[in-house]
Amino acid sequence: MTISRRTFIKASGGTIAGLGILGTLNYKDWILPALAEEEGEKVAYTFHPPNCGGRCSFKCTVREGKLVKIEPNEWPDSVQNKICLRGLSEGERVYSPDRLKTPMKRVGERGEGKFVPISWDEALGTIADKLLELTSKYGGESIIWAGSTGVHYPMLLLPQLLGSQIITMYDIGLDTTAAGGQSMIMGFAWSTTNEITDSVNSNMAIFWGNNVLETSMTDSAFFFDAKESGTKMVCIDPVYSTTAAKCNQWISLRPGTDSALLFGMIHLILTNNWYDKQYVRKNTSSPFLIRADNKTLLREEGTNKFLVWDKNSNSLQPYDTPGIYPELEGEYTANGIKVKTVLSAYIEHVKDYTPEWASKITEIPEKVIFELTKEYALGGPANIQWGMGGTDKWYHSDTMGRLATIMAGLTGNIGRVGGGVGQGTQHGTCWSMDVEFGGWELPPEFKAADLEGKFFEYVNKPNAVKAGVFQGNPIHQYFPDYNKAKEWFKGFEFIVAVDSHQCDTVNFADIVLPAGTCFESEYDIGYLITERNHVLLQEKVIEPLFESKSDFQIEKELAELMGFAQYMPESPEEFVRAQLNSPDPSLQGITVESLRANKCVMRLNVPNEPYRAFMDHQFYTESGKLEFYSEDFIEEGYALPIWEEPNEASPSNPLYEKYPLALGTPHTRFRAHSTYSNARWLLQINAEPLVRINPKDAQARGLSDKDFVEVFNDRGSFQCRCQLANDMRPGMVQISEGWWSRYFKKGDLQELLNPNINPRGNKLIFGPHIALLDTLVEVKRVEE
Ligand SMILES: Nc1nc2c(c(=O)[nH]1)N[C@H]1C(S)=C(S)[C@@H](COP(=O)(O)OP(=O)(O)OC[C@H]3O[C@@H](n4cnc5c(=O)[nH]c(N)nc54)[C@H](O)[C@@H]3O)O[C@H]1N2
Ligand SMILES: Nc1nc2c(c(=O)[nH]1)N[C@H]1C(S)=C(S)[C@@H](COP(=O)(O)OP(=O)(O)OC[C@H]3O[C@@H](n4cnc5c(=O)[nH]c(N)nc54)[C@H](O)[C@@H]3O)O[C@H]1N2
Ligand code: SF4
Ligand SMILES: [Mo]
Repeated sequence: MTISRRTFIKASGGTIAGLGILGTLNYKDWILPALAEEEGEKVAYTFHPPNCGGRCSFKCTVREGKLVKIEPNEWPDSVQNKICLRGLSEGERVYSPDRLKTPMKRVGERGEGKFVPISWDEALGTIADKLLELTSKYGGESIIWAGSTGVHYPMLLLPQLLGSQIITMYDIGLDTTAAGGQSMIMGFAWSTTNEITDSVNSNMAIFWGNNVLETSMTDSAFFFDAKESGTKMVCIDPVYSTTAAKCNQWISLRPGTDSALLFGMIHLILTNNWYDKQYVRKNTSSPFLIRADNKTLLREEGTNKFLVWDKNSNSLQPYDTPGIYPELEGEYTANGIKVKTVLSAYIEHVKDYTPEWASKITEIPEKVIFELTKEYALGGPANIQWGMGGTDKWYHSDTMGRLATIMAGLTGNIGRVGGGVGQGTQHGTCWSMDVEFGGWELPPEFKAADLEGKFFEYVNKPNAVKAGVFQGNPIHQYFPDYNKAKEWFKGFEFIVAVDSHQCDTVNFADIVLPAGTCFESEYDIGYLITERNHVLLQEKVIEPLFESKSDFQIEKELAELMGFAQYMPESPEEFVRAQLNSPDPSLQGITVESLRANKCVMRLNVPNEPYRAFMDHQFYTESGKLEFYSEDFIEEGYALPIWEEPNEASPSNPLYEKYPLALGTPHTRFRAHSTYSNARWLLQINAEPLVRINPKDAQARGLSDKDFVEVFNDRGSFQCRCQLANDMRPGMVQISEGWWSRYFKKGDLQELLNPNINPRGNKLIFGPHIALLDTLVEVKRVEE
């Protein structure tokens, strides 16, 4: 084969063909080298769905039916034209010899991963019969349908038609966000902060347990815009993360102690009068009155309105009475009941949470706490963007969310240009979050069954579940104490797995169905998504490979076999048209036709400026104010948040003597969770799981770099090599989440994770979450 220089140059530059030809990689079986350029070439546009939060739009080149090149598509604003190493390596993953090629049925033990090929007729016939049988025997609720977060077409219609339970991503995290949002919103708590594109208007932007440069790579440009504009970028992270390395200041702390830092900061703000009195009086529940007798807020009889002490009339008045001047501080007697303002209660409450105390708990020097607080409070606008990994996955994560929100409220940083506080990974705050797509209507008699709590709790609670249909890898990714979870799944009567690759969940299946990747479809049009203030559409890039079928087609054919054909859309296009058939003004003029005429990416009809939450200071709470005091949690002694040591990963835990290291499992740029675990191009630069440990901790255990080790606790263990890393904080180890079990010599990191659940979470919008970081382990050298 000869390659002309012209073809070579044309094909390289980050393209799949280029990478294939250039170096050590040799995937001759799928790369079509040096074709006669444009001859027979087709271009198709699609978006990339893995749950990295990016959802980049791709321009794909297809030659002779093969995907040969993936490039960033042109968005209306070129700053969005992006692609990362994962996107670029898709070509290899799509054509990987590892692909699931045919339907299969289990021949070994459940979990063993031994299968034999069967026909689609046999596979779908078996599934349809079994699901109908289980539904009539035990009811629809006996079947759970769970999809991974990056699945671009989650099957949602058939489970409703069967009355099954549908499990969603809200099962994993979000307590920080829910608890923070609780002060602002009595419902869905996304988009409580300002879009990252607004950080150029901040004087300070704090990335708090949020490795944005790795976990929201498509926002990197906005991060650097802000930094270059002079915004002081601060990272609060026990580890010198990618983001910490690019910030102006890195503040390291003992893992799980963020709330103690916030208590210290709030103490300083309140005792030094660094708070914005005017803002606080007008926009927060600070002047509301807490009753000494039962801890509820004082309300007006009849109207049930919150009462405040009006300075003008020296009397109690409903908080929304025009012309009043509510006192922020004070204790009063109202109809014989002692009351005190919420702000006074806070001032008293944080008295002992001094910076000195906070410094002891967090191990941050007191001076650093003082300076950070002063700058945050007085040098605003300041923005806090917490993550969904670092601060959200602790037993007491809710406290961090509530305190950060209160601190932002005290300093007038909510509803302010350059301000904001909230979930800041994955471009989770933007105009797109408010879009209301139309939906595919099913007759009202078809409804999913109510969930029986949280998916990860099912393992330990009586429940109705006998069978599961899984798209992607939820068995592996959604459970702490994985050994226990595996036992639960082994007891199932029936499991179906749908995936393009043999991830760990597939190994548990009775029937495996090979799914097409996001590039493959039987139909010209795929699915729709809104991201980064745009609407993106998928076109078919290539036909389904091997014997695979798209998730849509699988759901449709199963529905037909079960007698539900009339309720299903004919094609993804029909589904997409129903979604776009919405009165939402931001979708005006956006149709399948206009999208296709615009390379499948169009900006929503939304303002050009960054999304900024609560600019009108109208909060969706009972009072319409930012609520600092939570009556919902009086019973738990948590109406005012309190400091609690981590549930497991704390030196005060007796277990600490045996297991003195906190285990972190951050997200990595080399994968989207478990997707790309087996992507060979990425494995060339990220070859194996490594547990990262500070040299001091390594030395204490007699470990050298690349030694083979076992990481263990009472719940389980895994074996891999260790990496001595100065960026790791002593007292903790980290390994990136998402490695499939097969990459460990023994065990799996999911086995070690803490399954304890904070019951308080049941009162939050998304329910409780997994405390995966609240985990203690020990490390020892073992023979390889
Ligand atoms: N490339 C890539 N991007 C992703 C994903 C992916 O898998 N790959 N997943 C996406 C998803 S679904 C999510 S939820 C997000 C998660 O996004 P992030 O919230 O950024 O998640 P992590 O990387 O888990 O954690 C962020 C940082 O928190 C630090 N940390 C650990 N413990 C603590 C602590 O106690 N306090 C503080 N302050 N920091 C701590 C970690 O060292 C880490 O650097 O990423 C999204 N983006
Ligand atoms: N230890 C630890 N565990 C964690 C986390 C952590 O920080 N630490 N983070 C948690 C978080 S925040 C999240 S969001 C979850 C994410 O975990 P998941 O939501 O499970 O995400 P992935 O692991 O990316 O799952 C992707 C799987 O779906 C398959 N897939 C991709 N596209 C399609 C498709 O179109 N159709 C079908 N049928 N299959 C497809 C892929 O091949 C892959 O096997 O992980 C959680 N688990
Ligand atoms: S993996 Fe995420 S950031 Fe990378 S190309 Fe795909 S959508 Fe974009
Ligand atoms: Mo997540």
